[in-house]
Parts: sequence; C-alpha cells; structure tokens
Amino acid sequence: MTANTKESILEALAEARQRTLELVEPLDDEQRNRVYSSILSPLAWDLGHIANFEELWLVQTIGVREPMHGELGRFYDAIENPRRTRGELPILRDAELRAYMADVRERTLEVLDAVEISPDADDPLLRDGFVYEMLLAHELQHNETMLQLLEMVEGYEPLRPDGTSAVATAGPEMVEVAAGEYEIGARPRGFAYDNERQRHPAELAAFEIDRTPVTNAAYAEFVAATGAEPPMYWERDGEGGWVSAARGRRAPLQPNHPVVHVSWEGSDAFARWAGKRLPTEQEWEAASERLESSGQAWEWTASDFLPYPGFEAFPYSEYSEVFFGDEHRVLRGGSWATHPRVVRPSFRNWDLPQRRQIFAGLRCARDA
Ligand code: AVJ
Ligand code: FE
Repeated sequence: MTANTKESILEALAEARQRTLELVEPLDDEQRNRVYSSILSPLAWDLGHIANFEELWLVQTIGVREPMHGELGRFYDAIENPRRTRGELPILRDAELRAYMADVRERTLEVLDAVEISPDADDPLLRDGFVYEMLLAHELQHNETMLQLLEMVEGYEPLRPDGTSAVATAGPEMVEVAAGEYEIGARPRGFAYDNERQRHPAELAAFEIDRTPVTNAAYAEFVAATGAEPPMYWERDGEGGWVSAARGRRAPLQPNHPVVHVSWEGSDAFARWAGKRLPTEQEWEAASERLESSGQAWEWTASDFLPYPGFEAFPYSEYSEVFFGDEHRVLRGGSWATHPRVVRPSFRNWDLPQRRQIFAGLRCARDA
C-alpha cells in the first residue's frame, strides 16, 4: 500500500467528484428531484448529502469552520431522515445545490492545503489520511446508491457504459477450503471501516464454495422450478423467458452473467434448492483469494451484521454500530457499480433480507 500524499488525495477527490457529476449529467433537474422509490433517496438528496458529509468532516471538523448554511446539515443526516421522507425535506436543489457542492469543495481544498498528512499524525482522523479516505469511500458508495436509483429512471443513458461481464466457466465448479483457523478482518495498517476491525481468528470447519456466482440462467431455472419471486426488473419476454426492464428498457438478460437484484430470502431459497447453502461471511473471506470470479455482483452471505470482537465505533457510530443486530444480512465482494477503491476482502456491506434494489446475487457453499 502506498502512503497518501496531498497530491494523491487531490487527484482522488477530483476523480470521485467527476464520477458523481457524470452520473447525473444526462438528467434534468426534475429527474434529480423526483422521488422514484420509498426505499431510495431522490438524487438531489444524495448529491447534497455527499457535499454536506464533506463539509462536516473536512471543513467543519478538520478545518474548524462554522457550517456554511446554518441548520441545513440536519436534513442530510441519514439516520434522522429515513429514505422514504427525503423527498419532502427542504434540501438544496438545482443551481443552489450545484453552488453548494462547489463551495464546499473550494473550502475543502483550502483546508487540505493547511493540514499535514502523515503516517504518524497525532489526530487519528488525519493519520495516514484516514478522514480523506473515508470521504472518498463515502462519495463512491453513494455513487452506487445513485446507480440503484438510476435503474428506475426511464430511458437513462449513462455517459459511460456499465461494466458487466460473463462469469468464468472453465475449471472446477467448487473450491475446497480446509478446516482451520483463518484471520478475519482488516489488517491494522491501511484504510478500513470500524466494522472490519479488530482482525481476529475464526475457527472454520472444512467447506466447499462455488468458484463463480449464480448466473441469470441458473436463477431462471430455479424460478421456473419453484415459482419463486423473480429478481427485481425481470419481465416475461412472451416466450417463456425473461428480459430486464431496468431503466424502462426491455433488454435481453445474458444467461452467463451473474444474477443481480435478488433478495437474501431468494438467495437463501436458491441455495437450498440447489442442495447447498449460503456461505458465512467468514467462509467467504477465508476463500476470497481463491474465487476467480467476484466483483461483478455483491454476494449475500448467511451472516447477520454483527460487531467483531473488540469493536470500537470510529469515527462515528452511525456508520456501522446503529445497524448491528439480527435485522441486516452481510454482503461481500462488490458489483460492477462499486468503485475499486471500495472493494477489498474484508469489506462488509449490509441490507435487509427482503431488499432487491442493490446489485446483489449469491454464491453457494456446502459442508465438505
Ligand atoms: C454500507 C451501503 C449500507 O448506504 O447505508 C453511506 C453506506 N453509509 N453513507 C448505506 C453509507 C453512510 C451504507 N452501506
Ligand atoms: Fe452517506
């Protein structure tokens, strides 16, 4: 891992912002403000929230400056304002929103100019550039949430084509992982979220795990055999098959691509139908180096989102801690919509078991 410098941070901040703005570039203000779904924010909220998170951490906290718009931050607080309420909030819109994003960024760069980024800074927020890494990850994670919403925007044409590809088909179907003690979680050095720490040993029994994620073709077979709920956006093609109707456009489903937009409930049912089960998140991580095919779709695991031993919330408990419990399931890997900066073997994503808006499928495992 190379150390963060001001130059590398500047470059990454600019790249992330360009990606954010490109996503909404093809839309008009009405589309940016529209509420498409009660489980996703209007895009204008994501944009203002991205900028407000930047103001909060890089300008107010690191730069010790007063908020630029008084109480505005309240409306961008993700915990205080559940997604279904975000369309009615007095948030910034249109030209005011664009100006706010640019003003925050200007101040961020002034503050960055004055700080010292070093591996042994006293302030844990600045040590190794942690707060800048957090900011970048936050914006890029919201890019993925925005792409989930963009699936619902009729006729949306991205500036850059989406990246998806077929799963590898050569080689053995399953990989065997020996029983033993495996180290789980992020290493002490390098950026990771609080929920990836502490790194700790986990005792695993021998298991086998699919080398590749479940494909559209396999999932269609399961739906046909069991009458299970199809993935979100699947529509009948009129000939007994399926098409994807995401973005309001009926497009063929590639049979050998990983299935996405399935729930945990559907994933768990698929695995049982196949005579297998979902892997635990520890099994997934222990096997991760040997899975050829990952990073195209998030993968549901059998695990509840729980703290690791020795967990300490840092730098704020609303990122992970408030979500711990048996309500959310862990997803591992990453999807075509996930920026590489966010993907790592220890990264833990989570959602409710019935949710299908995320780019998630599954991979099966079984006891050896
Ligand atoms: C890790 C994807 C579940 O979107 O709720 C964004 C990421 N946290 N802003 C979410 C997040 C704060 C989070 N997930
Ligand atoms: Fe956020």
